[in-house]
Amino acid sequence: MQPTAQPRDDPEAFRRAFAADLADTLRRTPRQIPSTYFYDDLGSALFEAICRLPWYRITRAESSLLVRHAREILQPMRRPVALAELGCGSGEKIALLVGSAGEQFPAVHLVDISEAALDEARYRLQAIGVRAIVTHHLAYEPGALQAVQQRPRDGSLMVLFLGSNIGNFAPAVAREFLVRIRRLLRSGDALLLGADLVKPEPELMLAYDDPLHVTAAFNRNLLRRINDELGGNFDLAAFAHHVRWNGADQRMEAYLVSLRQQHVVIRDAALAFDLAEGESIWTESSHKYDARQVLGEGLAAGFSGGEQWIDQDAKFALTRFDVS
Ligand code: AVJ
Repeated sequence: MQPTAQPRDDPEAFRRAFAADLADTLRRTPRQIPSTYFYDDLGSALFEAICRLPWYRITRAESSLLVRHAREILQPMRRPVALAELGCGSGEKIALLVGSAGEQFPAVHLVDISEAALDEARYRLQAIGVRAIVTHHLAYEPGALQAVQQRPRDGSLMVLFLGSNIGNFAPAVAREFLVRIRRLLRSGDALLLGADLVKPEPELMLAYDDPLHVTAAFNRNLLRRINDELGGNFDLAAFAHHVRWNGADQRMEAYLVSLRQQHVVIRDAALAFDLAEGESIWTESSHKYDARQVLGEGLAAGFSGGEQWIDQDAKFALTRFDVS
């Protein structure tokens, strides 16, 4: 589902939209919580820790591709190139690209739903001498729209959507998303897309169910957040982190499984329901692609062509889609 809650200057409005989303998704079969709610301050910090786990290779693989190929990635762009990263997190990756490119950028737009992450990203880019940094505390598309509306008159714009964030979208939603991003862009612009590729199941299981249980904490933090922000009564200790590879749909699925029968109340969402022992709440899907499939999706969305850089060992693809 596309959640309706948008971060904004009005925290009350955000809380109401969060509550309305949960009132919808937790009543479905199976019960669900949209994965976008992982990223409060603590959730973003836990995700940063996940990125450093030896079993979660996405971030390192993508970072080394960005460093090694920065100049090739930017080569065909009309100068000067403005950058806009959707879901920048701590800004580590865009900083690596900027630092490895050996050129100045007229503007770097940072879009994220976590204010803590945005602060860190801004600081990081300031530290490497980027002058025009614009932060947008917004979801992907409203943020992209802001960046486009504020783009410099000259040169080109490269939108970055990294880290396999696209994997959280169901394929049909991913395609619509790419179409809408394409429509925001104009001739000479580009989209740089990071996508994790299908790989052996044991590797995927370790990446999403790590032995240090950081991913389990990241998952359970959703319930902690609901308890704190919406007056929920989830018993965190009574939930297990469970993941599985769904080969038919090419995705990892994450769940929180109730270890006992429990009566759940979320006061501010006017929600009350029973969870049976063994009943699960579906919290995330991480879709995996084939490299060719990624190229095909971009072309289907109206991009003119692409250039791809692949880490064959970690199985991760970075693709630049051009706009003609
Ligand atoms: C940030 C959505 C790309 O799906 O791999 C990491 C989030 N979830 N471990 C992913 C995540 C569990 C991550 N994305």
